[in-house]
Amino acid sequence: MAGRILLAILLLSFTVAFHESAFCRELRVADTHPQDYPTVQALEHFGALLAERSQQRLTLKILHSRIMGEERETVRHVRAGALDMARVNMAVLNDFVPETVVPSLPFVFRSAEHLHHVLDGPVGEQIARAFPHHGMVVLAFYDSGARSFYTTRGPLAAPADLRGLRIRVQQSKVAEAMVRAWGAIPVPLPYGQVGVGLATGVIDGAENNAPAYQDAGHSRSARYYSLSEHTMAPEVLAMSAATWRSLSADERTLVRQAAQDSVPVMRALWAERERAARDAVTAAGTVITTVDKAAFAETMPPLYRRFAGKAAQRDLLLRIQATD
Ligand code: GTR
Repeated sequence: MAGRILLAILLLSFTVAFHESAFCRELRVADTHPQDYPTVQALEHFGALLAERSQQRLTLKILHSRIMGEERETVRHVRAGALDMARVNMAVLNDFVPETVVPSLPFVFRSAEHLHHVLDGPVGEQIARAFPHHGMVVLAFYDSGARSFYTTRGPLAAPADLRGLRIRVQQSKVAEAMVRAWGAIPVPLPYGQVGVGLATGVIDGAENNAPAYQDAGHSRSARYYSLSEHTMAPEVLAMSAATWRSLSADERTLVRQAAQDSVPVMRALWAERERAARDAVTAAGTVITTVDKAAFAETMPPLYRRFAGKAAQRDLLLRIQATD
């Protein structure tokens, strides 16, 4: 009798496990930021919606805090189909998806509102349409605010103050050329190495939005945050084209809709976090100053000719600029 009950229990648990593996799927997404950062919070919202709407058939495992390595590696894993999704900054995609170059150029977006109009409209669709040719599918664009320079040396008022400084940039040709155009020496480094770079003097400065500057502890060594607000490349939630192809039509709709529904949540979290980060760094001793933005913008035409010179790039730039 006991033997039969045991057998029945074993059979039952085998059946449950079989059902789970046959019908439930855990999608893995990588993010460089820690769990309380707005991008990861937005992913958590996305995951909760996905699980609820699919009756737990599709769930999300969030590999935050760089568990899967630096952003470039996560993009490679996604393209190879080894990882389902990655949330990365658009600039990191420049070498993989040429259509991400123009939106990563300095002074392309006039405001957060302008950026939202572009990303929510036909131009955002046009950029997203380029991804499948490079092994990825865009699920959502998230906010990343505007990036400004910060240094260990002193405040910057104009590009002349950057001359000769070793400035960390994201691993992107555009980012390198941009700081070179302003007279600095670009040092492309993965995000995870910037804090040590600043603390040891390997680099004199970097550039990022206020939340990243604060969260990654860069504000501890680089006390001068100068509001150049030069680029506004958004964050991108990209899915592996291989994973996308393996989903049914219904699952694709669920995934895309849940990701899209996390966008307004992210926007609200982001606006709040930008304010909080600025207040926190100021209270901790950061000196925030304004810069002569026109002087930074004036030196950009050669950069635009190089990265937005081809007909398709020029067209994309004009479409962005023509958006309200
Ligand atoms: C942050 C962005 C990260 C990463 C980082 C960097 O603003 O959210 O994804 O790209 O910048 O500078 O490397």
